[in-house]
Amino acid sequence: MWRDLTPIGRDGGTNGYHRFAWTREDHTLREWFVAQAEARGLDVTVDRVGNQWAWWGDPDAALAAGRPGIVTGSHLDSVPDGGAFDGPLGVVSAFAALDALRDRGFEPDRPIGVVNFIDEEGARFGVACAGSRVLTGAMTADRARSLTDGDGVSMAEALRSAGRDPDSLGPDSETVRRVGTFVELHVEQGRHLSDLEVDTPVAVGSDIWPHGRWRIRTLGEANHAGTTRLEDRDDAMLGFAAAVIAARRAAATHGCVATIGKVAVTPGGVNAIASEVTGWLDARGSDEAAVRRVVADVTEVVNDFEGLVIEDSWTGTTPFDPALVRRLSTRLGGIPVIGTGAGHDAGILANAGVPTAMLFVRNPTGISHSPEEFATSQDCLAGVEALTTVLTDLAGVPA
Ligand code: HGY
Ligand code: MN
Ligand code: MN
Repeated sequence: MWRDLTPIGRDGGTNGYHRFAWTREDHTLREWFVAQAEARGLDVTVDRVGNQWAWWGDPDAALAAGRPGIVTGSHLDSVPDGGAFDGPLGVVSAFAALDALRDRGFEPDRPIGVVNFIDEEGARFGVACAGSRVLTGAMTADRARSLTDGDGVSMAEALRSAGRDPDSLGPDSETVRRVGTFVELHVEQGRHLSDLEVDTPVAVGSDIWPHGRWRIRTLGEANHAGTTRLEDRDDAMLGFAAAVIAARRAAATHGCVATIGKVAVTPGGVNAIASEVTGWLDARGSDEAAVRRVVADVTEVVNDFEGLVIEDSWTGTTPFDPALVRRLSTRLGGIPVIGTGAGHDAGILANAGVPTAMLFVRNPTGISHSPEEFATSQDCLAGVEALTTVLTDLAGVPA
């Protein structure tokens, strides 16, 4: 499975991945998902948002009988020039765990589902976890349809080009009700496991830090780089530069992290003074109020330059289901329970009231959102084994 995925959307130069929602690469990945599901005799359904669900067993009959399904899986899209593991490891491990259950003659007492959430990274349209947010009502369909990519293409147009009806986009409570429990396996994005003294390839996720995205817009007046005197300039880049420095300073002051990794400049000429700059601030931290203070500090600086800061998305502290977290950790022999600063669809489902937890697979360097992202085959197989154990426990006949 891993070998089949490897070439899809990979940049031959950097070996990074470019897998954005509703693009040709995404279409190929979605075809891969259906092929893997059908090869296992799973029933594939696509919800109103475009998320793909592959079921072993009938989720509606089981729900009616009071035994809602157990779902695992993740996403297949990437950040620009992203790594191979962020997302795909959770989907491949889900199918591999299903294979292991069947090899062992396991008969689930409730349906087991594998999900591929569309547009988790928000790399094209700017809002992370767009597929699970619209699914659960955390983002309205109207707002989603109107989001645009760097070429000005709206999500509605992208859906239409992908053969989907944008008007069908919307919350899908029937789909969410089928999910009795969700466990997402994901490559660790950080070094907690690799820094442990004890050799620990897998951990259980306990919570997701509060985090959000804000658009910073500063305006100026386009003019000639060579003939415009300094005193006559209204350069949008100055306000943006001040915002970047302010973000790093505020993060250090308030014990958070802040990143401005994406910027768009108009007109964007080397010899033209910027008339408009849009930058995206990603701010996160263990304390919600502290993150809010980072954004407030940056907003004050941007406002001094008559700029604007617009909130694109916000996810507060997201604890996973404590009883489920304990159950997974115990069942897996008391492995560590760790929080994360990375957002996940699991966080969106948890906030929608679905009992949810995560499994993290060790990443030796901790590097993620980069072609350097890595996990050893041995640790990935340990992740599959852990997921298989968890599914046996959660989908097995109650003791
Ligand atoms: O941004 C995140 O934390 C996640 O990788 N989407
Ligand atoms: Mn990611
Ligand atoms: Mn991810």
